[in-house]
Amino acid sequence: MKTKTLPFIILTSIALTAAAAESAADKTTLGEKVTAELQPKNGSQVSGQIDFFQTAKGVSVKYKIKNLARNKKFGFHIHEKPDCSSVDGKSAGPHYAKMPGHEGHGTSLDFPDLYAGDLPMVSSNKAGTAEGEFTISHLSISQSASGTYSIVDRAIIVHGGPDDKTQKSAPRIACGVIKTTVK
Ligand SMILES: [Cu+2]
Repeated sequence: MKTKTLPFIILTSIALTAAAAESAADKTTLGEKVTAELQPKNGSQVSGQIDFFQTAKGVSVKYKIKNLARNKKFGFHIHEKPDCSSVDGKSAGPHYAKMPGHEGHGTSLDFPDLYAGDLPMVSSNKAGTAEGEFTISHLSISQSASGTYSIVDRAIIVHGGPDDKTQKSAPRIACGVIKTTVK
């Protein structure tokens, strides 16, 4: 699987402009997919699933997160270790992979520099669900394309509040190990 990925990505990168219009269904067949099942942390009831698809433009992150506080923003990051075993989620370690040349552009006082795992915040609706999709160009599923960061065997964390550079990161309210799915 891994040995096939490099030429595949080079070929598909030629079709960059077409990638913008592709549907979620196309992404599944285009490349690899990995998934994270969220576990509640710090006494929350949060559940949900995050799917990551390799596309020609990077990794598409499709999320559905339930039982959040209503109408609120939440920090959403990839952390270093594939370990969600602790009740506070700190077993997942710090943010994944500091990006050289982006100092001072991180998400909080805890993480003043930009990390590869810094993702856009997610927003809950009035039912307490956050749902959406975005693509991150510097991430990859396999460690194949140069200059990208592989997300496999990491963890995804939902924090209990928004990214805020004037505050420390909010407690971790959900954690999911990013694993390869059988295809
Ligand atoms: Cu985080």
